[in-house]
Amino acid sequence: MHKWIMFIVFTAASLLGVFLLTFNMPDKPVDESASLPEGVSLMKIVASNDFTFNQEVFTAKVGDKVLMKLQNKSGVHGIKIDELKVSLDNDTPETQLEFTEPGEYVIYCSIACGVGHKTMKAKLIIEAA
Ligand SMILES: [Cu+2]
Repeated sequence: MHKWIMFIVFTAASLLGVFLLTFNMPDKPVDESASLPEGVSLMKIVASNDFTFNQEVFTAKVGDKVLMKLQNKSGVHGIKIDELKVSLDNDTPETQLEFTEPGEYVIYCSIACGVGHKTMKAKLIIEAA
């Protein structure tokens, strides 16, 4: 009788282990840069519900080509950069840009997301080549 219980417990634990390994593994890191066209680098902007982006300042150089990609880590946010006509949201999360002149731009959240919306901003600085 005792052996049976041990067997059942052991089997259940094994099955649970297999289940967790199969279904509960953290997402494999995907190398998003791998699929980029040549000469294009990824500029990923991650928005969160603490009303910040993952960086306060994003930088690039004149002549750089980037794929600007918005990721909403939590909440629903969009980004806009007026002067560069950038407008990204969950429906259109990425756009390719080529910087032709130096400048400093405001990246701001374009979707009313909550109390911190008005100050949800970051900077994009394009440096001379
Ligand atoms: Cu917002």
